[in-house]
Amino acid sequence: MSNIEQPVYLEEKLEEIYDSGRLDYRSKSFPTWCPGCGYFSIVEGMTTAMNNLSIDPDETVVVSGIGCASRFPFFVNTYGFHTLHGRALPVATGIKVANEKLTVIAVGGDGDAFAIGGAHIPHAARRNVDMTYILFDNGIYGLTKGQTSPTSVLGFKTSTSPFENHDAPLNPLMMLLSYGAAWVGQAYAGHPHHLAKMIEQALAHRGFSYLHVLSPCVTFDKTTKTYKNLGMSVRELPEGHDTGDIMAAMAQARITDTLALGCYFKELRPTLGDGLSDITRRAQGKEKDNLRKHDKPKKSRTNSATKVPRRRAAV
Ligand SMILES: Cc1ncc(C[n+]2csc(CCOP(=O)(O)OP(=O)(O)O)c2C)c(N)n1
Ligand code: SF4
Ligand SMILES: [Mg+2]
Repeated sequence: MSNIEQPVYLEEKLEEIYDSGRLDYRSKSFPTWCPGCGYFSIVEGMTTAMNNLSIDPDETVVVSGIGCASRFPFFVNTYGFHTLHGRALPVATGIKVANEKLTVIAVGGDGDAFAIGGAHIPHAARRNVDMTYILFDNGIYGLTKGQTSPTSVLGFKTSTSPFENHDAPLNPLMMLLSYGAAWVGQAYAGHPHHLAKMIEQALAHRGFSYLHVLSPCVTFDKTTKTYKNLGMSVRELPEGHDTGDIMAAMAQARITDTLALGCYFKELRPTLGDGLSDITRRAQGKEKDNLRKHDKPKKSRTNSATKVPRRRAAV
């Protein structure tokens, strides 16, 4: 039966949304993004995923940098930290280290993450900080009115590239895979149900999970990463893709004329928190050993043959 024969009534839909409980995860602030911005899908995806996983909003912190994407913490009903441009990851790492029980989610745009904040990503990934990093990639600086970003495509005309962009874009998925991120996936704002599932998987993963979300900036990009263009270029990962095979993940990430959606790679390995607990335990043990050692009466390490005569010692 086609959709036309099955109308969706607004009241029924609203009731379904209220009953689902996911509105509990929305804050009272309405998003200030431009109508049609892909970021709305990410809020919906996040609230759906948190609701499905029964994540306690009082035990959750969403951390962002600066940019349109970084307005995100205002729109979810959790603790939030709108930090400085590019600095979401070190702040999020500090929060997680201070309180391992918290669910920590960092968010940001392509400029925030890969330009000013680029040097923080490898370290959060290699240390396997148990957090989720959601990257909103519109291939442009949206907040500052449409300059090129590190993921802008070649040939893109913007306010900073009136004669077209000549800088090759970064490949964020390749970067994250080689940095050692323990979970790497990609989603598209134009496929909101799949996006919600991917956020759920990323949140459920223990370790550093990185979700790259392709998201059109409808105001400043009318030609490259539009719904029409992205809609035509996204694809599924090949059937039987092995998420434990880093080389298979990289092979998929290298194909950039079409963009595969799904989980590219995942592995379980000790997190930063595990490492710190181990260090703390061992340091405490060593401290006790030392105390015991110091409590013992000291034995003289000299013998009669090596004993320094009193008189010489006094010189
Ligand atoms: C230290 C510093 N440098 C530059 C800026 C200006 N600035 C604010 S947002 C932004 C880029 C945002 O782009 P992106 O992270 O892609 O987010 P979007 O707006 O596209 O969501 C820049 C350069 C700033 N706020 N602080
Ligand atoms: S400027 Fe672009 S990224 Fe920012 S809210 Fe508007 S559409 Fe979204
Ligand atoms: Mg951007």
